Amino acid sequence: MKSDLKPDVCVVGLGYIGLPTAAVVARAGCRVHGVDVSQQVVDTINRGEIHIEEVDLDGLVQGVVARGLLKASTEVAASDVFIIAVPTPFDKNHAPDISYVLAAGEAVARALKPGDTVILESTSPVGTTEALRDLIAARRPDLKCPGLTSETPDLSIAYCPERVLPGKILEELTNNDRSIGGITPRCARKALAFYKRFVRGTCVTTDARSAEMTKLVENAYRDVNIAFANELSMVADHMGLDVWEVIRLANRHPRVNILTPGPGVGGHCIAVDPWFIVHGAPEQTPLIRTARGVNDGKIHHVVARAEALIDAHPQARVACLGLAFKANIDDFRESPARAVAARLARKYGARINLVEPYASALPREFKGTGADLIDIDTALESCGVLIVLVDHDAFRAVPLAERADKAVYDTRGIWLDQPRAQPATAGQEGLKLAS
Ligand code: SAJ
Repeated sequence: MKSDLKPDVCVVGLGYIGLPTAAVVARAGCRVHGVDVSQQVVDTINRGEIHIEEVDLDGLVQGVVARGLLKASTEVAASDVFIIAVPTPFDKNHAPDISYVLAAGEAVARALKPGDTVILESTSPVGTTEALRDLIAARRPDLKCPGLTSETPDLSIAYCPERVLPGKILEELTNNDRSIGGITPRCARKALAFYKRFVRGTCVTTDARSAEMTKLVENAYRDVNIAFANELSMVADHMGLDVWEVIRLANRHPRVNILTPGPGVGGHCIAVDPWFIVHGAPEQTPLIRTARGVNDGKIHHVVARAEALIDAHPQARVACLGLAFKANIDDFRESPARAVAARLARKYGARINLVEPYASALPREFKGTGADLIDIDTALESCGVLIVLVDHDAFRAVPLAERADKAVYDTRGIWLDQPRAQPATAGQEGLKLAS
């Protein structure tokens, strides 16, 4: 431990969570040693630059690197606190893959000394922190591990998930409440003392397994509620109703808060984490599993409706607005908007144009389709059909006067003033009054 009581910190994994965390911890005055398997990422950070897009992160990293508080390397170094923030993907059967966590644990184990704290932040299936503790115990029999000794352990091991929103990471890393899950209460207290150095939100201590499940539950809750909104939008289409009007009215109920329909659920979090619960309790999770199916299936509904609109305007050029997985960020990972646009580009070729303010080039799947990347002004000048797939502010800002004559399919409800096509007759069929 440093003489001035600020611990040296090693952050393993410098991605969307690890790098902002390393920078915020460094800003709190700790010396941070960042570790990543990519030499290119390491070199980028050591130049004071960043390899990901996040509001204000570039300035913060540049500052802490210049002050010598953040250095990056491909190797773990001796520290007082070790944070593991590596990916936890799932395989084709939706089974969680914690191999990156265990690999990080192997590297950290070699660097540990008595008094150190190990914190897992990666979203993980319940029981992963104990598996990490067991790995460390096996590699370092010289160290007394928490939960395995009746004496005072040499190490503290905890699970402390993040809950930051891409685009607001630096703000939420500081202000959000945080779950601090210790292998033992003593571990939780050690981790709590560390997080209080830079977290202004309330840090709530618990056990590691509860903290692991809390993270999964937060995202599964959101996925189930997005699925409800998406199913509602498909019902409304079937019945010829305006889903945005129904949601607007229903949400005026004091205890109703229906989320926003879209083309599906993207990103590496909400679409992934619920599967960790399903994998842990396959017989007890029909709702969570079904919600995943509704959200993944929404894309087919959107493609069918878009095709119907495009076919109804055979002479019109088409603009798909948005490829990112959500509004106002440049992250295209697992994006339903990107998948819809690619399906349309493969079918309609050069009639399709893509508008994505956060992209400088089209993703590889559009190669050879004939589709072009254009800006919103060109789209408004040249395209008669607009398909809104992402609720970027730049699209929201288009006034009615510039789109009143367009044929629009708005999957995100950003243009509620858009004149609606005559409701389909399906609404009347829905009644099927007894004869
Ligand atoms: N979406 C909808 N309708 C909505 C809300 C979201 O279609 O009403 C879609 C978005 O367009 C996007 C996807 O769902 O494609 C996920 O977006 P998001 O804003 O719900 O979440 P993420 O993935 O950016 O961040 C989530 C957050 N979790 C919760 O809100 C419970 C964040 O706090 C987590 O830290 C993050 O997952 C994570 O890393 O786990």
